[in-house]
Amino acid sequence: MVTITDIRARRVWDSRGLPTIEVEIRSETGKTTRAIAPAGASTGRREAVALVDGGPVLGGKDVTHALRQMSDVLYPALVGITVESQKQFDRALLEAGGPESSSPVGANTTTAASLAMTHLFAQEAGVAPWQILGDTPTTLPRPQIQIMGGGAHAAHRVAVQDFMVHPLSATCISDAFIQAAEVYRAVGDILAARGHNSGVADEGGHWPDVSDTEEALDTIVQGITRAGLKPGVDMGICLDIAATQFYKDGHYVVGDKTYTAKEWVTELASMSSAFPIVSVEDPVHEDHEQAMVWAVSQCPAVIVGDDYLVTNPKRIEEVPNGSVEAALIKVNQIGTVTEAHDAVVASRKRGLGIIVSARSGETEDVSVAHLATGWQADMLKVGSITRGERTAKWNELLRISEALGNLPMADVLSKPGL
Ligand code: 2PG
Ligand code: MG
Repeated sequence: MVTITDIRARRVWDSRGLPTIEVEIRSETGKTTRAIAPAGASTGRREAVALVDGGPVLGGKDVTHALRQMSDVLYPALVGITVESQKQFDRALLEAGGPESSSPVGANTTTAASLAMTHLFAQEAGVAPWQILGDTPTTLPRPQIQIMGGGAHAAHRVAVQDFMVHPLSATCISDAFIQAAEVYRAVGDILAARGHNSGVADEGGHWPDVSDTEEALDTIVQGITRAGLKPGVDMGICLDIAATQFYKDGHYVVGDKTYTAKEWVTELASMSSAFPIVSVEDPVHEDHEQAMVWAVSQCPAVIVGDDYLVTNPKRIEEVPNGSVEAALIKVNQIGTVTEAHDAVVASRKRGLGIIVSARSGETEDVSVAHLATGWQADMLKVGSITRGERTAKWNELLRISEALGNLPMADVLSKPGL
């Protein structure tokens, strides 16, 4: 049982130099915890919406209204209440000013408040957050580590958004990171030798100074080999296509080529056969359920829904059978820890794999490592193995791994029925 004696919000800064909300909660026993809301660049149209000011200041992204709502709406409703569970707190939060209220508080504030409460429950219990989020884990999430960024995270230099590696043969998480770091370095060397080492994208992956998706994939496969690893045996590749971003007037526009949905799925299927691709996220536009079904049936890789499912338990229950095989889970897509957990439960019920994910706009907040461990996700996606907002989370996962006696990683996701 926790009695809240103070709750406040402040403007802090994310990895894109944009303001975001940090919420701090204090309990009657004098414990204080805090959490920060992340922000997406390629957001799904069904996501819970962050409250930002609009207007000319900071590209419309300032959060003065959200800060005011904390003091005017949430503070009076939440200070003094006693809660026994995350569910109870999140319900109080939503009743006070969630999306259904007449004065809706943004998902940036609810996300930060809900996560801060998870940390407070953990502190009150004298344990780490992952320990109160589920049963004692038997596995750790297997990481997806970004090597090259693209799409909305690299000014659309190439269409595809995330080119990640996924350790397959490593037996523990610390070896998995050593291997991924070697690949990151090797790809950097290859790009530099071509005169194409042009900095990094939003999540710290190399800037995609390549001519197309195949060249990016080819370079990563070369990097895997140069790191002394076998592509498809030691290291696989995960892609986030984020296809809604390059769907225009009924076609997928990729460089100077345009594809119908059928042609694009065929192209992805042949790419997945030609390269050691383990999973493909948002292969087609978020509204194209039929094309998702084609992708599931034609691609040898596991098909993941991010913008397609938006961590929404109801949507996860309702999408057509055979249109997706794993769910990306992001708390700020739905607004609270409870609802995100409901999305995990709904996904499991449908036999979907679970990938807990950070956002492209991130901070030093490490909650995502705890959620992925406590919920026993199959994978964790937080970006590259560079930049503090990314390594904060990987390093937290390493600490959790140590506390858990270096558990094995979850099995590599495989296509159901294959
Ligand atoms: C995604 C995320 C992380 P964003 O699409 O999966 O890569 O990006 O936070 O911009 O939605
Ligand atoms: Mg995505």
